[in-house]
Amino acid sequence: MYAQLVETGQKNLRQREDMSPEERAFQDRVDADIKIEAKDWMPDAYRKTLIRQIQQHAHSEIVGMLPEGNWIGRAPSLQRKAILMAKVQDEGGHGLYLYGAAETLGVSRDQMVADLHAGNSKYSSIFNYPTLTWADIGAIGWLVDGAAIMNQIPLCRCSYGPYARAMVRICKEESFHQRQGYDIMLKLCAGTPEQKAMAQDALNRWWWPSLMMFGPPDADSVHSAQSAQWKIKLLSNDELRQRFVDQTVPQADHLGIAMPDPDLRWNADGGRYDFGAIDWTEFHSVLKGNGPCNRERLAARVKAWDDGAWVRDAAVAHAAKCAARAVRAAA
Ligand code: FAQ
Repeated sequence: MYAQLVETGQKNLRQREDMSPEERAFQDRVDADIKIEAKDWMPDAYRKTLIRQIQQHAHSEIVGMLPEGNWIGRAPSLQRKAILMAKVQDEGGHGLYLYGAAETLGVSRDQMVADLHAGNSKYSSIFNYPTLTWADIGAIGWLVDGAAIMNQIPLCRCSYGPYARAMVRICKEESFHQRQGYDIMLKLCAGTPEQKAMAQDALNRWWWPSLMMFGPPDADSVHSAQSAQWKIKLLSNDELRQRFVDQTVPQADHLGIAMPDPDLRWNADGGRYDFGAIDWTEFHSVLKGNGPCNRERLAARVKAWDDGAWVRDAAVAHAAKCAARAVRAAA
């Protein structure tokens, strides 16, 4: 039954007997894996949850262009530059599909952008860390895109049709991104001792923030139980984090670099890696705006928006001119 999909410790979900007939019919559709579409009736809280999550996701893609965009001019070869440009453009495209999916729920893109710029809507904590060396671009592709895919594959099956369909294409592209990042790491790890040290340093700095991307532990996750009931979340934050660790540790072994976690151990009985404690104080501090790059990231987005005002104005003026011309032609 729906409420048992994710065990989050939060038990105060609405039971069938407390639901209105519309809510019951809605939950039955969700339970039967029938997609909810934009014009279907949905509880207000379902709409609000999706708007919150999808817009945060869209902002993450757009803000996520900044740390890597920073390296386009410094990529070590023409081929690496072309690949990185394509990847950063893909992230921009993901943001646009996601803003489009959120718009189907009745929120405007201008409103979402205003919420981001005013600090009223979050974006992923991971993009508040700096990219110090070329190896960071490898680590982002390998770890950040790897974590993003782990979280997003289940979203391709989520209950809201427009979000689920957007995620299918996004996941295909993220998988290319992950491979290009791992390829950078492979080359660095097979290179000079200095290059390998750079790869190790990038892993040291990106590993823990990547684990934080999955969100707070299930017991502290305020939205998980309700999102699981609505099949927005099909796997919990901790389940996804564990899968990511299990997938990524052998990849680090193959690279010949060490995870920065002295407590990391293979647990043969559990068939998984046990890992050390995550510093949730750091996570909450980043969420409050005090990460290494929060202010810089937001300032860059606000500046890009302000600098692009003339393009938006020109597009509106052009559309008005075309419309006036069409009216004149029809008269
Ligand atoms: N960062 O109750 P929960 C990418 C917030 S895309 C910031 O567990 P929920 C592609 C959460 O919003 C990466 N805030 O929340 C790329 C909530 O705050 P609120 C983004 C976080 O929603 C790669 C509060 O904590 N992916 O990387 C984070 O059920 C490379 C309580 O948490 C998505 O957005 C965090 N890490 O679960 C681009 C995927 N974690 O809203 C460029 C879709 C939690 O009440 C380069 N989103 N919070 O103020 C999701 O799956 C979910 O929203 C979770 C959080 C799992 C992120």
